[in-house]
Amino acid sequence: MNLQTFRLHHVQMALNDPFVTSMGTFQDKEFFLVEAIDTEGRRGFGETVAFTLPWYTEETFQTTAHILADVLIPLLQGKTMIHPEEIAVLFRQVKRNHMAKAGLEGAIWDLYAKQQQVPLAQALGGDKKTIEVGVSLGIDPSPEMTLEKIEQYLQDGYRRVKVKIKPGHDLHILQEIRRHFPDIPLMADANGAYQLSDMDHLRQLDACGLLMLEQPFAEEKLHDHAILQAEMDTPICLDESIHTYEDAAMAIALGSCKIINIKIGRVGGLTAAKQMHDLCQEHGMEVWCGGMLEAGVGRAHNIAISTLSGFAYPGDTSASSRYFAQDIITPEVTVENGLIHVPDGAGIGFDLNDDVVSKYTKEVRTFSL
Ligand code: OSB
Ligand code: MG
Repeated sequence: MNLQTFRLHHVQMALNDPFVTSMGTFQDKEFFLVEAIDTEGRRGFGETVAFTLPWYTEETFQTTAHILADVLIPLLQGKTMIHPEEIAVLFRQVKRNHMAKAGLEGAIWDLYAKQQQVPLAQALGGDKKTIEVGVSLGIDPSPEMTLEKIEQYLQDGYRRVKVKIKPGHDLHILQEIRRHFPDIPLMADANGAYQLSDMDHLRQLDACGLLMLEQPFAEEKLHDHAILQAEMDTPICLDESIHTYEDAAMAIALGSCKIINIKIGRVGGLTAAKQMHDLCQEHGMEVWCGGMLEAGVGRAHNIAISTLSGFAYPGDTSASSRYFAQDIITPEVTVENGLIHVPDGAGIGFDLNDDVVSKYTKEVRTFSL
């Protein structure tokens, strides 16, 4: 692949609104825009998704800085790569650190697709021309506010609504939403805020007709999720519990869930995401693509992976404007009638908006192979 130079752009952008979950509140998005440059000067882009604090998984922006600069980029020294799938194999000697790996591997995948002059979606084996999208809403100060937002997003065409729940903020808000919007595809995400002792309470959610209930228990609780799934009609979807192919295989074997939310960063990159998708398809486990409040480059990668045939539910990858005043790509991601059109240009199919990138960049580090 003639990899020559890597650049890590430390970018920080304010979110339009704070995003409140059972784990905490997200105000800003801090990430690395990872740039991979080949000997011809072609540029591929990836984005790290670890948050500033370790609320969602153990990785943080700072751990990705260390692992990228001191471990992963040096591993590429002196290596001849033909295909980005070799990256995941090379990175196997480094334990976990999936978000650091995914950011770097994503830049190399984009570069590869540009070298081959094909869209990233096609390089991954996807063939959808559009992907269906939903919206994920944080916890609002009042139910009225959530209802107003839902009304607005439905008018904008979004095809599914996800709301965050936590103990003390669950049944009531879901019943209120159902009273106003009896038929919309609706789901709830607890980010692991409940325990097995809450099972009788959670079973009451069956009356809300949810598309799925995402991550009710802590990430380690695959067995407890299996007990809950056996007692609930609502399909359980796992997010934080599934880091690896083996985790997905275990969830399938135990019956811990019926659906898996695949996030490229959480599972260690596009190659791993594709392998997990294929495993799930073989076993009748449904999948869809979640989000990490990504800026445009991460959003573009989510769009590309969502074109694989098994991504069967609307994802969390909404329009750029849902999160940011200005996005780092051009054109920005837009949603029409609940659909995102998959770009047909080479690689991610979006250009970088260099003015916006430099406006929000705090530091750039360059590494030559
Ligand atoms: O659990 O899916 C999650 C945001 C931050 C951390 C975890 C999650 C989320 C979301 C929003 O639900 C997804 C998005 O809109 O990008
Ligand atoms: Mg989730």
